[in-house]
Amino acid sequence: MKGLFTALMVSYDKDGEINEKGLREIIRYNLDVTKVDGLYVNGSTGENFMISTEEKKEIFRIVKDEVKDRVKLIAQVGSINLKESLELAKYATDLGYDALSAVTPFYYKFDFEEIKNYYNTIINSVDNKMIIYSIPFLTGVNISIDQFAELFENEKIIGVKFTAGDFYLLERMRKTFPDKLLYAGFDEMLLSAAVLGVDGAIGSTFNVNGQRAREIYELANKGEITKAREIQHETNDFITELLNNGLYQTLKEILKEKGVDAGYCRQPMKELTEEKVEVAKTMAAKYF
Ligand code: HMN
Repeated sequence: MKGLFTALMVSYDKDGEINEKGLREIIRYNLDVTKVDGLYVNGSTGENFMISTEEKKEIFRIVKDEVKDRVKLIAQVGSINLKESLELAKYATDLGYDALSAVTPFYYKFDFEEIKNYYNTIINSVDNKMIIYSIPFLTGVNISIDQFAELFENEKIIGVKFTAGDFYLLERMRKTFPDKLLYAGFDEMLLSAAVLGVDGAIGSTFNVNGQRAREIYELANKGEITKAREIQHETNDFITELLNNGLYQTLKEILKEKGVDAGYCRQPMKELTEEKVEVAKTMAAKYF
């Protein structure tokens, strides 16, 4: 389960329906062109928190059908509707997903006991493994090192997707949990996380920029920091433009420039203006 995982984009048509043909093209692009080690399905990048349970299942099914066993698959099943999480955990496990992941429950101020119960309930309901999805800047949920230790008492909880810039905590986690899987979640900080010894990374930008991410990660692991830093600089020039122009919409527009039917984002996310589409096209030509 180590390595680089793309947080998979999903192609939606103008009416917000899943475009299966487009989704399959995005998957193939990730397998054949960006060449990642695995896919993280129904995360933030898949616009997961704006779609129905049935749509989540359909995406899990299409991805597994297209990938078969070519790369590892992680199914993000987290939801503040725990019954939905349980249903999705079973569905993805039955399909053969290699691991599950669940975002920390958000919106309500759940206390740690509730969060711990959520993870144990989900993962104890199936024969699978759990990767905690920690993304405090979107959920408002911060988990301390002692709390991670408590969660990891359950051996089925095998790792964390760490989408945060707290490198002190990441370093403490690496030292304290040498056998747990730590994945970097911010692509713009991949080099710093790799230097600290993460086991891999999960990123939205890998949908198009997976090859640069691979170079950064491998150079860092070989100790070739100067070269890795140059590629991180180039990557971050790209990511800065991406964030300024509209993250997911621009990634989709770049994929379209590469001949992939990446479609539109699901409302309430808005469409790019014509001007921003032009910016995306220029970025595609400049970086890919
Ligand atoms: C997911 O759940 O789809 C991803 O794992 C999320 C991933 O950590 C991305 N975070 C968000 O999109 C919020 C990053 O790849 C991020 O998009 C990138 O670093 C640019 O900031």
